[in-house]
Amino acid sequence: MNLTKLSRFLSFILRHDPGAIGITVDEHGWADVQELIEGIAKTRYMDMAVLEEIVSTDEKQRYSFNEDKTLIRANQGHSIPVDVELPEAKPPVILYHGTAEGFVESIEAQGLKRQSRLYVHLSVDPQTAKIVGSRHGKKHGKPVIYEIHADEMCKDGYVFYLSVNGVWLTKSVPAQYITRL
Ligand code: HQG
Repeated sequence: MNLTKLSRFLSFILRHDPGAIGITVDEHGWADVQELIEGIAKTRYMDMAVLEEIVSTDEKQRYSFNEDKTLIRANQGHSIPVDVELPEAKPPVILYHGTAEGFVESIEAQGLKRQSRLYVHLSVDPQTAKIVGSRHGKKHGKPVIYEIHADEMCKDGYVFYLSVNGVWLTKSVPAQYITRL
């Protein structure tokens, strides 16, 4: 059993397409744990012990259970329109965004857009941003890191949210607030 592959499938279901296993999530992104296990178990190995292990060992802490573990949701990264009750927060002076060379021209003209997700994803350190930017592979080129002037954005009224797993999120970042490293 490959937990990483199962975790990827879990994030696909909870963030993007619960219908793929015939389940729904509520307006706050919660899925019923029993339905989820049964849905995944149709095509893969899944039970409560495996699910608990994925949630507790996930290196980015992508998932949360509710208190009695009858519900589960992804902490961030959704493309489906759910409100995971992200708290608004004051970001550090600088945040970072990792992308690939192929997107640079468009980003520097338009700023950062949320694309298919609900928010633009930002990290507190350039190392994490580099890893994020390295996911695009040969097709889009080498990783590129942008500094985001989050303090200036705040002063100008832009709102930031902090997910429970430490990812900073905002609706968009106009080009004037980004500097290529
Ligand atoms: C780019 C993973 C052209 C943007 C990661 C990015 C992250 C533009 C891509 C999380 C653009 C969207 C999110 C513009 C933005 N023109 N391209 N105007 N504005 N882009 O995957 O931030 O492992 O939706 O730079 O680690 O790469 O799944 O967002 O390259 O934390 O938990 O459009 O997903 O986390 O790609 O990644 P994505 P992302 P997980």
